Amino acid sequence: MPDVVVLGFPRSTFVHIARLVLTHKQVPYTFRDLEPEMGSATHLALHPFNRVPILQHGDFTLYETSAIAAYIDEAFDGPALHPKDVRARARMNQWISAVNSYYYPYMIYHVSHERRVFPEVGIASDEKVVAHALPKIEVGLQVLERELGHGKDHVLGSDLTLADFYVLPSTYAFGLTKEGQGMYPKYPAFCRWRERMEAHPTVRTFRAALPPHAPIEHARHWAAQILIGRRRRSHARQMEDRMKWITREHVKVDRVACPWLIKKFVDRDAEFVFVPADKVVDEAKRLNAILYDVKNVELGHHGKECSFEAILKKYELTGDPALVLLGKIVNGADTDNTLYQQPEAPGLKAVAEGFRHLGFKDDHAVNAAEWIVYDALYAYCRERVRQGKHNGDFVESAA
Ligand SMILES: N[C@@H](CCC(=O)N[C@@H](CS)C(=O)NCC(=O)O)C(=O)O
Repeated sequence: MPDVVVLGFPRSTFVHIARLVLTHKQVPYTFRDLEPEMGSATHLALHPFNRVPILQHGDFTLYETSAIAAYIDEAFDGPALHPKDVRARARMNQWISAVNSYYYPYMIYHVSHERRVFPEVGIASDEKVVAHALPKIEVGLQVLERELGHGKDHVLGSDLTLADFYVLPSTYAFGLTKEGQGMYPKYPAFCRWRERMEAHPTVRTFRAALPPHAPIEHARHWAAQILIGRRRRSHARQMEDRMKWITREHVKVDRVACPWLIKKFVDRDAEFVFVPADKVVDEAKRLNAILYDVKNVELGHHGKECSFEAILKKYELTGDPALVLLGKIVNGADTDNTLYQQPEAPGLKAVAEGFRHLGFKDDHAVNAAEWIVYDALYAYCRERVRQGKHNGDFVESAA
């Protein structure tokens, strides 16, 4: 059992850099898929900035790809990826920093996410984001083309270095977008470098070890954060970064389910405020807070749909069928259940009623205690969806 572990999600660009370096040095390692745990307490305990990759080597844990790559190169035998010459090493570090600052953000965070990652989870691309990134990417490709004008095999010259493994994953993923495919033929030296890299045994071994292409589920959270960020920026009166979410006090179903949904999928830093029904609109204005589950607001009931479902729509979460199923159960527990006749709903209603009789001191305490119920229900919904039962279990077995 190798004592080297890389933690991350399989399609992460930075995880790919770390894995390329390990593969090249022929270091046996285990990959641990953090996808279901991204942003959880266990993840944050390993990486307080909520990113991947993380490297574990025995009892040593390290984050930040440049530190990981340098550590692997120094701690293990095998071909050195740091040039000996001081200036070549400086140039390599320049490339590492350039990928972090000028290639990855535009190629991946802007274009690849908008073109591939978001659409794969049912979220439409934002053309403005793509259009803004493209001229920056052209500059990056021109710089690479000039650098490769030396006619040698690798970014710095004859030797393969960390610079090559840094540039490869971002340019690979951007090359899968139609914009990348349109641009690349204008840069022949770069295209030849890509061909050489893809033919390299390290890269072949690395690609062969990757799992089949699958959507990045937690990207829904990135998309929701982007929407919240826009709202924050557009609020001239916003004094602080933490957004407040306000509703009526004495919570039961929707006003526990909605905060759970917001905290987990929309706004990790959300602060919740519960006030008497007759004060909620005035307080929302005073606190510059987002109203939900209140009459006549966007994030409230519409027809027979409940507030949870309004939040799913507004924050583009309806691409997750498990959340849609959960929305139907919440709807049934919060209303007369005539919209979906969801058989799980009366059970949730009874549990929610029971929480009112446990003596919690306020609505915050009820929410904090009851969210585990929604974690469990969401797990139930994911499982039913996995089995192809998008309407839940009991509907089918009762039929
Ligand atoms: N500075 C970090 C950046 C790592 C990074 O941004 N990783 C991305 C994946 S490629 C990430 O973890 N994104 C956050 C998320 O997936 O929620 C490093 O060099 O390791």
